[in-house]
Amino acid sequence: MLASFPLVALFLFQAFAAFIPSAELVPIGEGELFRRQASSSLTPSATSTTKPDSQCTNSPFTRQCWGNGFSITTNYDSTWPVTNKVVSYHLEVKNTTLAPDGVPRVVYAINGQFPGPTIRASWGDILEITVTNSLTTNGTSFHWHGIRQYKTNHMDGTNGVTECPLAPGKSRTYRFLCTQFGTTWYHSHYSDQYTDGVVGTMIIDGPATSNYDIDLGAMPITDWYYRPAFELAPLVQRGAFPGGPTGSNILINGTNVSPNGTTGQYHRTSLTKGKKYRLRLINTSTNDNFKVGLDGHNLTVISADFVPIVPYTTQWIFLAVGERYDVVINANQAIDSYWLHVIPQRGCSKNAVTNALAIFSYVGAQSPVPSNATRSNAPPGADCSDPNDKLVPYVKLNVPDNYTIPAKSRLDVGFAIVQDKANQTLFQWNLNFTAIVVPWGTPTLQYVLNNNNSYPSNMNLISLPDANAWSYWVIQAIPTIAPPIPHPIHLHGHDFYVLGAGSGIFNNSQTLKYKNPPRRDVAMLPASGYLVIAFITDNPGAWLMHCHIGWHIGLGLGAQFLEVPDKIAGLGVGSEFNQVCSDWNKYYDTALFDQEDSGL
Ligand SMILES: *[C@@H]1O[C@H](CO)[C@@H](O)[C@H](O)[C@H]1NC(C)=O
Ligand SMILES: *[C@@H]1O[C@H](CO)[C@@H](O)[C@H](O)[C@H]1NC(C)=O
Ligand SMILES: *[C@@H]1O[C@H](CO)[C@@H](O)[C@H](O)[C@H]1NC(C)=O
Ligand SMILES: *[C@@H]1O[C@H](CO)[C@@H](O)[C@H](O)[C@H]1NC(C)=O
Ligand SMILES: *[C@@H]1O[C@H](CO)[C@@H](O)[C@H](O)[C@H]1NC(C)=O
Ligand SMILES: *[C@@H]1O[C@H](CO)[C@@H](O)[C@H](O)[C@H]1NC(C)=O
Ligand SMILES: *[C@@H]1O[C@H](CO)[C@@H](O)[C@H](O)[C@H]1NC(C)=O
Ligand SMILES: *[C@@H]1O[C@H](CO)[C@@H](O)[C@H](O)[C@H]1NC(C)=O
Ligand SMILES: *[C@@H]1O[C@H](CO)[C@@H](O)[C@H](O)[C@H]1NC(C)=O
Ligand SMILES: *[C@@H]1O[C@H](CO)[C@@H](O)[C@H](O)[C@H]1NC(C)=O
Ligand SMILES: *[C@@H]1O[C@H](CO)[C@@H](O)[C@H](O)[C@H]1NC(C)=O
Ligand SMILES: *[C@@H]1O[C@H](CO)[C@@H](O)[C@H](O)[C@H]1NC(C)=O
Ligand SMILES: [Cu+2]
Repeated sequence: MLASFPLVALFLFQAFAAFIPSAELVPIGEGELFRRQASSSLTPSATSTTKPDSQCTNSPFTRQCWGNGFSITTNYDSTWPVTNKVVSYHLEVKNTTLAPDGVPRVVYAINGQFPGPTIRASWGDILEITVTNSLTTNGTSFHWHGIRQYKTNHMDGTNGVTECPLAPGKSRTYRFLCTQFGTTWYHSHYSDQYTDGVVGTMIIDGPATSNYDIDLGAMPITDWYYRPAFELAPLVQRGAFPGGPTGSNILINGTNVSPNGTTGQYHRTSLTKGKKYRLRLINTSTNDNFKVGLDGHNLTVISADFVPIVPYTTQWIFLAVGERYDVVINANQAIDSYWLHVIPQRGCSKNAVTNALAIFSYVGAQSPVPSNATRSNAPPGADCSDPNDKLVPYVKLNVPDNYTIPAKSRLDVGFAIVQDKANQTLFQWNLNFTAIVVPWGTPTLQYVLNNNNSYPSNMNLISLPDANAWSYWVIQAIPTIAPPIPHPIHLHGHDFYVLGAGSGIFNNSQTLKYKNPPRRDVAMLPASGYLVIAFITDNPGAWLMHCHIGWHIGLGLGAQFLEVPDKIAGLGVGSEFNQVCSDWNKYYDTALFDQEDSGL
């Protein structure tokens, strides 16, 4: 029976293997039916308890399945389940004092927590999230990082682009469909506010490319500053910290010991030997990029941002700001405690801590603290680059290659020191020679609704009027005009295709990958190098593209694409948009503080 049903063999193999062999996964071409798993009885393995059934439902054995005909093979760019289920949350931002690593400071916590509550829904659900701003001297706006916001641009939470900031004391409700699944985070887009705590994680449950028993949930990793960002950012603008302020610590899921070890506590995770665990790593940093590894164990990487990939195994995963990787850990080592290392990469980080730690302990371990004698992984390489050749999307999609990228599609990253109106030194980062500044009180969508095309040049708006057209961009770091550091480039509203990244100036002679290239929503622009991306203009709206280093976007490293504006009025931008703006403009007339940077 096994011999005549290779699929059975495949699924038996999956149940026992650390990962699905890529050869079994790649060749699902267009028109091929999704492979349902065998319905014959399988002996549950030591690592799984649920048998697959003939309807292909999701279980520890069959993570590729989802149900009702949806699975990991579904092209979620065009198809998703419609559950009609509305999942509601209420998030309140409030100024409070917390001590995540034992050292107290002012934190703009969400529902009293830092990081904020995890928002969790399933593929195809509608999320309805009411946000209340209980800060007294700041607006806020909530961006759902990586969520495509298909035809719901006005729910993107980008103040000055898709909405006015939410005034103190006010509430608004974001409502959007979860067309994708996987792991992400949400954060304030109001200047550097997320650095001060306005951040939380999001999980959209769906199928996966590798089996696992237990979902450990999200593990956000961030740099942490004892001085609040609202104090640091004005100093950054004046050039007080070339290369950015030095982080005081690194927090793993919101906790750590202080750098001298006297206070705070390690993040702890408990593992049962023989089980497989899914861990959702998220880099929620302001500045630092990390490599993450667990002593004695491999990480099987199953998704990059929201895009499921053909699993691959590595000891260290590089995590740029805003990037996410879901990994599966096989608890198949000796019963003991092990260090998880988070290493800020020299060359793309600045932190007092050089090796942040968390503890993974097997149930029954003798010591709750790892002994140092054995099982440490070899240190990671010092690079700051995405493992693009390893990121093979599971659903294969290609980009037309019969197009030569013209010079006008090149957007240069630059840096300048200028004088502001008061003749004070002002550091600026720019994209295509403009440091973006968005007008909080008249966001781009307001211009669109008013049919006003007189955009101030510092809104750095790039018009993409044609619907469903391929759009190609070269982001080019210019060594002669900008310090040679890498930048994590993030685009709202799309998973873009990463056609290539490398050092030097792009001139169309470099090889690009058009056949199933990596897709994601953040990609690393190498220091003094280029990043070539493409996307289809299928989502009308104003979409910000920016460097995700908080200090850099604050100083202007961004642009916005105005995509198919003719179709925006029809999206149902409602009365709440106008209410939020009139509340904001009323508040801002007498606000204590002015906008002091790009606003983003
Ligand atoms: C938060 O509280 C601090 C200390 O009381 C105060 O200086 C700051 O203005 C408050 N911030 C906001 C945004 O309300
Ligand atoms: C936000 O609040 C902080 C703390 O009161 C203040 O320093 C900063 O200027 C405010 N920023 C804006 C733009 O409102
Ligand atoms: C991180 O903390 C949250 C809240 O305490 C928890 O739900 C989640 O499981 C933790 N993540 C990990 C990976 O332990
Ligand atoms: C350790 O660091 C904490 C936080 O910075 C500080 O309050 C404490 O005084 C330090 N203790 C020692 C012994 O250095
Ligand atoms: C997290 O992202 C930030 C911003 O791109 C980056 O500077 C930092 O290095 C990333 N951290 C890790 C651990 O990758
Ligand atoms: C980790 O992966 C490497 C390369 O695939 C392999 O040689 C090694 O045995 C694996 N280690 C564990 C603990 O699974
Ligand atoms: C044990 O290893 C950890 C992580 O590498 C390190 O921080 C710590 O100082 C080591 N302890 C000793 C006693 O060597
Ligand atoms: C490029 O190829 C696509 C199909 O792959 C086709 O639709 C398009 O017209 C071609 N464009 C040019 C400029 O030849
Ligand atoms: C800034 O400098 C210029 C030229 O030196 C001078 O004309 C102007 O008055 C100065 N402005 C302020 C606000 O000091
Ligand atoms: C269009 O926008 C510009 C820039 O904000 C503004 O000066 C102008 O009054 C607006 N025009 C209309 C008709 O609203
Ligand atoms: C880049 O800037 C130049 C000079 O300001 C401008 O002519 C060009 O249109 C801009 N490129 C795009 C794509 O907007
Ligand atoms: C294009 O760039 C490559 C790599 O930097 C270089 O070797 C080549 O000479 C350049 N070609 C042209 C036509 O400039
Ligand atoms: Cu940057």
